[in-house]
Amino acid sequence: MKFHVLTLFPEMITRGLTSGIMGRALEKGLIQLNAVNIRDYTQERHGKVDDYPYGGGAGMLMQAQPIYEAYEAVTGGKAVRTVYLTPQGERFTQQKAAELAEEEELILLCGHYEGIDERVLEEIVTDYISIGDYVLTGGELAGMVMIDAIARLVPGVLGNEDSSQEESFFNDLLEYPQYSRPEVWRGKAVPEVLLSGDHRQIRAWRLERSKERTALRRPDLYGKYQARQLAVKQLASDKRNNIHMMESLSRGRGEILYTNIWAGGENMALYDHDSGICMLTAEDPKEGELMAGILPEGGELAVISQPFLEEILGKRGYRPILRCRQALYTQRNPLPVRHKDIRRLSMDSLEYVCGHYCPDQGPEKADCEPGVDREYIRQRITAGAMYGIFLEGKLAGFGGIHREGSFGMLYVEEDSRRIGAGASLEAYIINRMLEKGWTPYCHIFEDNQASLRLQEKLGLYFASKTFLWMKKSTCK
Ligand code: 9D3
Repeated sequence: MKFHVLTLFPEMITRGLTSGIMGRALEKGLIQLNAVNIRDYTQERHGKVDDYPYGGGAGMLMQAQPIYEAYEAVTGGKAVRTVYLTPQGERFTQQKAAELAEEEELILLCGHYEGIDERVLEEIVTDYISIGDYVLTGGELAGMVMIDAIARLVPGVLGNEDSSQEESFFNDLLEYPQYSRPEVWRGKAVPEVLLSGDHRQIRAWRLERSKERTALRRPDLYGKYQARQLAVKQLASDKRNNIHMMESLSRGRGEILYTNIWAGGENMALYDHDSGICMLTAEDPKEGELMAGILPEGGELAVISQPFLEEILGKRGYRPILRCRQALYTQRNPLPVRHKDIRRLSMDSLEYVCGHYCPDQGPEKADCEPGVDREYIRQRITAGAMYGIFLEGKLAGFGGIHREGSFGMLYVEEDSRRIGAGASLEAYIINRMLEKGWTPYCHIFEDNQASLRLQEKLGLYFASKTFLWMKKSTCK
C-alpha cells in the first residue's frame, strides 16, 4: 500500500515512521511512503504558500494553487482517495482504518496555519478526518497516527500471528490485565487462576476483568456491550433458529439496527459492517417492511428466516441466491479428530482452494455461494480462517470459517471422502471455534444430502426454519 502525504513538513513524516514496525514494513516494501513538500509546487517567489483570509480574521490560510499542483503531480490524473486531516472531520476509528486499508493508494493532506482555501478542498478531498477532540498545531501527527493504524492492517506488516485481530472475542470490551515473570514482584503475586492451566477458567476470569475495567474506564462502551449481551440472552430462547444472530452479536460484529427484543419481541435487524451482511427476523410483514426500509446502502447480502421477507426484500433489489439449513453444535467438549495432519492454510494453497471451490464457471455460477470468490478466499486465508487436511503430506481438502461467523467452504477430494476426511476436517474446525468460546454453526445447501448427513453424524442440531440468502443485484 502506498501513502502520499502532502505537507509543509515532509521530514516530520519520514523521520517519524522509520523506526519500529513501520520502519520494517517500509524496508520490506509492504508499505511505501511518499512525503511531498507542498512548498515545492508554489508559483510565488520566496516559496510563499499562505495568505490572509478574505473577510478578515486571525492567522493565515494555505492557498489553493500549490496544494492542487502537488496533488496533480502525485495522481497524474488518476482518481485517488484523498483524506484531509482536519479538526472539522469525522472521527477516525478502527472501522475507518479497516476501510482505508483496502485502498491501493491513499493521499493524506496535512493542513497548517488556520486552514486551507475551501475551493481546493472541494476539488480534491474525498474524506475529512479528525483523530479526536483536542487541538494540535498541524495535521502531520494526525496523518502519522492514521498511517500507523492503517498500515498495521496491511497483510504481513504485523507478521501472520496477529491476524487473529478480527477474531478477538472480547469486542466492545477493553483488554484484561496481563502478567509476566516473575510470579511475585514487590510482594504482588500473579492471579492464581492464570497459573492453573485451566483454559476455560482463565477465559472466564479475563472476561470478568475486561467487563470490570470497561465499566470503570469506558462506560459508553460498556453500555453497548450490555445491550448486546441482553439481546443475546433473549435470542437464546430459540437458539437453533437464532444462533447466527447470537454469534454475530457476541463476537462484537453485528450492529443492532432495529429490535424490540428487549421488550420480549422477536424483531431483529442486524448489520455486519465488515461483510455487508444483514440478518433479519421479523414478527410479521409490517415489521419486515419497516426493517427493509432502514437497511444500509452498503448492504450486499441478507439472511432471512421468514418466507414473507423474500418478497419484501425483493422490492428492495435483493434476489434469492440459496436456500439452506442452519445447524449448530451445542456441546462444549471437543470432537474426536481421526486424521492427524490438519493445519491452517497459507497463501501457497490459494490456487488449490480456488480451483476446487470457486472455479471460473461463468457468470451464472458466480452467484452460487454468497460472496465467495477468489478475493474472499484470499482474505480468509490471510485471516488464518482456512484449514486444510493433508493425506500423506498432500493437501486433500479444506474448510474454513466465514467472515460473519459460520463455518463452511468444506471440500474433500473424491477418493478421500469415504475414509472420513470430511468429518475430521469439520471436527477440527469445530474444535478451533470452541477454543475461542464460539458456538460452531453452519449453513448447508438444502439439497446437499451428504453434508446434511455429516452434520447429523457429528451431533449438530438443525434449526426448524429454512434460511434464505439474498443478494443485492446491481445486474439483471
Ligand atoms: C481557530 C480554529 N482552530 C480549530 C480548532 C484552527 C485550527 C487549529 C488547529 C486549525 C488546525 C489545527 C491543526 N490541527 C489539525 O490540523 C488536525 C487535528 C487536530 O487538531 N485535532 C484532531 N485531529 C486533527 S486532524 C488535523
